[in-house]
Amino acid sequence: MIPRRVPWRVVPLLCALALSACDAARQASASAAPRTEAQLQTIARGLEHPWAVALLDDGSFLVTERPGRLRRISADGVVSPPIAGVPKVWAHGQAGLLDLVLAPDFASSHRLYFTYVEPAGDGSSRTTAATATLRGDALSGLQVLYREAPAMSGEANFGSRLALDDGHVFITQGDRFAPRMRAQQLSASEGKLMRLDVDGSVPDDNPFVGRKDALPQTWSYGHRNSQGLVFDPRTGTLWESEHGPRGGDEINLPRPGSNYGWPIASFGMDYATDRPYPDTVGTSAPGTQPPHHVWRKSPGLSGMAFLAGHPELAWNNSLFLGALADRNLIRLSLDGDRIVAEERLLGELGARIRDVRVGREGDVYVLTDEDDGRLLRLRPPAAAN
Ligand SMILES: [Ca+2]
Repeated sequence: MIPRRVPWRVVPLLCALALSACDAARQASASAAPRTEAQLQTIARGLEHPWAVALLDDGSFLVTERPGRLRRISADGVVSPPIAGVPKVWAHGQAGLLDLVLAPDFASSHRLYFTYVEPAGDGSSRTTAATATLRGDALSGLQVLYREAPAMSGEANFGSRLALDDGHVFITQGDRFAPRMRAQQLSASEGKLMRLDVDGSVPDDNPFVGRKDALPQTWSYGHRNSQGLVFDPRTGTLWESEHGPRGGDEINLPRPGSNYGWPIASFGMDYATDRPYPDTVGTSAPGTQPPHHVWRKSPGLSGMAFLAGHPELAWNNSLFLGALADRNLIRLSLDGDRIVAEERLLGELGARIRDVRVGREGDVYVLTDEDDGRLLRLRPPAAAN
């Protein structure tokens, strides 16, 4: 039997021992006494480098694994065999099956959106975004919405986060590491945030439509490797996070047509020399937008999620970010768009954190990026009265 108030570090160990321990912990946390501490529960483990988790209305989950598998996980942690119909992915380095988001009407349409890296021959590949419907244990009606063109070589910096608003899909396209200046070239795919209609067509009101020197899918540019993208549910503002090279991880609030600087403006350093890249003129440059927030030492920013609309929780009005290099979960306290405090959570796990999502009840769901990757639920403490 678990005592009523379990220190949150202890719960996953108990859960690893017996599912009944998890159930007891859940029941204890759901009881009338307000939670004074966060509580951590392991929902599932044995996932191979999971990259994205989507939360279904019935309490179950869909999870991508980077080698190219999509699985269901039931609310009580039973992991399904791979779902059929996932396209062939190029699984090398950082590449594979990556992000996943559900259509807002998923309950009726069964439609989902996902990204992957598609093989293109001779060791080259393309960041790709697609949509399909999920019925039973199979995807059908696969439609590719976006393909990086031309294909590029290299195993790093694919970007690949997705966000949906009412009628559009936003796709982060990483800079593919080199040549870096493609992020500044409007005719190149790399280093961009793309915006498409959900059927894959280009919206008429995209900022570069009609310009012969620009890809019309482009929403904003000068990005490096963006692996966090989410709409603020309070305001509808789009927030993006990206990896700097060595140093200079950023949060941006991408506006249409704006240049976010990479590689001409950066707080990061060349991995080889620990000095600014030759393309970098400084931490700012004319015509480029400064980051909304920057870390001089890179946490390794990945998935991102807001917790808002829950005044009963101590973490209301927070933005969570997975940290791969720092091996923890970042919680930023917000006052409007302003970041007023930073806290690090889950450092005791020692795990790279790849994705984070927030459920309707305000629970925080986290994926660890490991051979034996885990899906975790972190229940926030109650707000102080
Ligand atoms: Ca920047």
